[in-house]
Amino acid sequence: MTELIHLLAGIVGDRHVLAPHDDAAEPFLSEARGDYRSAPECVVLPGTTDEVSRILRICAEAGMSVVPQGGNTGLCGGAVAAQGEVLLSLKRMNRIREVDALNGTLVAEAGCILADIQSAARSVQRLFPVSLGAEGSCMIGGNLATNAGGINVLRYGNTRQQVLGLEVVLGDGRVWDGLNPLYKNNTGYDLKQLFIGSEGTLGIITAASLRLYPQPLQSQSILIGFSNLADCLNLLSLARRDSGDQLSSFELIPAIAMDAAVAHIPGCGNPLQDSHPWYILCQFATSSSVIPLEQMAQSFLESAYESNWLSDAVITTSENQERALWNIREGIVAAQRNLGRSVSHDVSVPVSRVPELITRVIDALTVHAPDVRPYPFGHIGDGNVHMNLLQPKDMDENEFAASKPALRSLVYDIVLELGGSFSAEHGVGLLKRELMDLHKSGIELSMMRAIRTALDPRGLLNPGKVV
Ligand code: FAD
Ligand code: LAC
Ligand code: ZN
Repeated sequence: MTELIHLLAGIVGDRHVLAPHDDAAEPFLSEARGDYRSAPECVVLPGTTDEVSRILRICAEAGMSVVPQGGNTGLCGGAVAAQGEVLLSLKRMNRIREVDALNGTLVAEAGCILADIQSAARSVQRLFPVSLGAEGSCMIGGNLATNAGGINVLRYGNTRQQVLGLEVVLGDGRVWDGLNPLYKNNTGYDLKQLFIGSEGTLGIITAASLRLYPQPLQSQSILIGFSNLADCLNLLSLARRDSGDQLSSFELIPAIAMDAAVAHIPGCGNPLQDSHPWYILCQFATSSSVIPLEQMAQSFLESAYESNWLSDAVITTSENQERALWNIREGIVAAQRNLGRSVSHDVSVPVSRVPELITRVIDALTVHAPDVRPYPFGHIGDGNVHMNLLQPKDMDENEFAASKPALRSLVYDIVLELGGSFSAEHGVGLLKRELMDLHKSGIELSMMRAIRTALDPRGLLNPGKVV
């Protein structure tokens, strides 16, 4: 082992190989939810694609597994390295290689923080639309490897839809330069799509050509309080119609999450006078300066009010107000931790079945686990609900941990009955590995394993994850 670490240090320099007991290694070893901990032989931080290539060649020769890591904000344990594995952080590969406003493209290295890519696009009056709560620390390589979703999928699609080309290092160290930023290129299999969402099991993404959009010049965010969950579908259809297709986000917040954000997140306040069982936070945005967006938002609210689909609502009139509303949405994730342990389910169903999903889970909990508190929120415009279930107030942690398998089955059985998915946007990692075997068909699993074997015959890239 010392021999391998010596060779790695020869590639990246002594300071960029960390032993697991180094203080500097700590941020790479713990993970967002605290459910897993890495125990790798070392953490290695290459600075260039060539260094990644040489590291992988040396690890392949030594039969050593490699786990790639970006911002380490993933929620499924995908970037966790076990004993005997090398944890490879892309953190130092954080250059934006090119921004081209005319072609609408940006080339970024895998270790670029998502928020930095958004800013670089903004600096040339363009938009990079992937946006999520962890954007200040997650990295584009991680976003690509998980095909991240977030709040703008409704309008722009997942991370997958934002990719024109990739640069990837394969498990044996070979480099594929597929960065070509063409909008049209039908020349055989679209290889980049294999790596997007593969969670580090097929290759290490070192750079990407990304697609940029015109920057929105106007936006209106609206917070709606309402009582009847089924009306969220009426509100969605109406918002789509009345925004003239300018609807970019449509997020559900339950009362328990709004109250938690207001109580625990500094600066969060509910701008509506009363408390409501449910809230929708949505955004209309356009890159046109002549579309009367404010009028559209007003007329949407008037129609919704006349139809009795909402109890109260507020439209933002300034950027600061808009930011304050979205702070609530981001705040509900951090606020949840103040309510005790939880079991989370990142699930999706057809959009039309979202109210049925939530209602059925709540009804089933009332019968089987009446003290468990549902905390369902998220991107319901995409059919994606974060169906988090909170530990009962007077139950101890161990008892709650023992009840998790039954709670998971309760949720997943309903999701699958409704034609949904057990993983909408966070991926599989370690957390949902067993669900793949349970719920994916034999033919899907065999195709996935064949692809994995073809690209990484010795199974050295992120072993034990996904399939
Ligand atoms: P990591 O956690 O470091 O890695 C994730 C996976 O990708 C691992 O399997 C890892 O091995 C692999 N990987 C990382 N980099 C590379 C690379 N260069 N090449 C190959 N494989 C690689 N996710 C959403 O989809 N939508 C949300 O709205 C959302 N909100 C979040 C809010 C908060 C507060 C937090 C903590 C997380 C949220 N997430 C969300 C989850 C997470 O931020 C995303 O999954 C993100 O895309 C992970 O990026 P990362 O750089 O942190 O990846
Ligand atoms: C969110 C994360 C949990 O939507 O995906 O906030
Ligand atoms: Zn989400």
